[in-house]
Amino acid sequence: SGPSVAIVGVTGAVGQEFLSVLSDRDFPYRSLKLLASKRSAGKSVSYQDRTFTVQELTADSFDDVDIALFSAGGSISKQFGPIAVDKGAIVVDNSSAFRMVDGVPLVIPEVNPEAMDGIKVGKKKGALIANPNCSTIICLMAATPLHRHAKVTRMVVSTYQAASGAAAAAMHELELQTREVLEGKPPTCNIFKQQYAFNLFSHNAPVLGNGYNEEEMKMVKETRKIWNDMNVKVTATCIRVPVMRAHAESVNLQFEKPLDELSILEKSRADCNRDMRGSVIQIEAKTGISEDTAREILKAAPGVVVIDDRTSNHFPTPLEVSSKDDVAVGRIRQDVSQEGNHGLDIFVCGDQVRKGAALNAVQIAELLL
Ligand code: 11C
Repeated sequence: SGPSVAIVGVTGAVGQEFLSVLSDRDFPYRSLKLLASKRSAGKSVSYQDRTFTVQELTADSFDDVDIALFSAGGSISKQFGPIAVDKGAIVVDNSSAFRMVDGVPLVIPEVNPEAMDGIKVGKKKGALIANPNCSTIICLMAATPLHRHAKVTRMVVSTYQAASGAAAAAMHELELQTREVLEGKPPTCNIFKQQYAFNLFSHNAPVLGNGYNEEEMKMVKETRKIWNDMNVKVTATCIRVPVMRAHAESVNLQFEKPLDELSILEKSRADCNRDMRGSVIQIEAKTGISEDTAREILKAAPGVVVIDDRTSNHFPTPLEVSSKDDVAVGRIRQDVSQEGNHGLDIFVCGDQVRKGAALNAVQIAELLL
């Protein structure tokens, strides 16, 4: 029993991760259709203890499909997403094709599940739901619990993005180049136009007229849509680093209200007596946010772990979150540049393929049941 599920782009890095996440979470399904391009059709794929044959994606692929998880690029989503919806499927799309379209929910289940209220399997009504960009998901997993407590008015993000964000071929290229450079050979540059191993560079997305690249503007626009706040100011600088599959982000948050004197007093009391933290949380709801309160809020946030050990200089790393579900947050500190304690700095790491893509989409699918 359960829904009939289709995966579009099953042979890609995210497609493979869909299978792994569905299996880990024991997602119920009545039938499972694995779809890919003609080139991959006929391949065998094992899922749990069964073997499935990959089928070619065509306009007829979506008869009797309840949930279609798409990750085959924007043009495939644009071409086949509406066809699947017309046939009554609920499409969870990992591409950027529909994210900013009015009426298409853009969802991080821990952040704004209400955006997809009313969309359910069993209503026999097709719908599109968009999965946000991985950098946005990872950032907002950490920023939203703080935003709920003390409204964020401005966010400045710098990303350190892994190879996986540019698909499996970029991961292979990073590995190949690393070997080549160590062997003194010229690096093969097929995916990126420049050396990637032992280097970093501005994100490969096209640069727009305003000087930002598309990846950066996705963070700006998607945050506004997900937070349903057209006034929040967001700026981002996105960088590709030679890391395999988890993104890191430095995030500076500015809050609407400063940390007032009363809460600073409570903070110092809380430093003496950790049990005081409950009262600090209550007081700060009307003010800014102290780093202690931020740490407590983040520890309690679903899908977030805090790694913030100043004594041993242990903070989140891409390797520690690779293949993990939770987003890790650390370096939680008051921003000394903002007068009146208006701000915090945090450092966030999350697996790009998992929470940044497949896991988030499967969590959306779970909300449909
Ligand atoms: C990256 N975020 O890490 C990109 C990849 O809009 O879904 C995914 C682009 C997107 O390079």
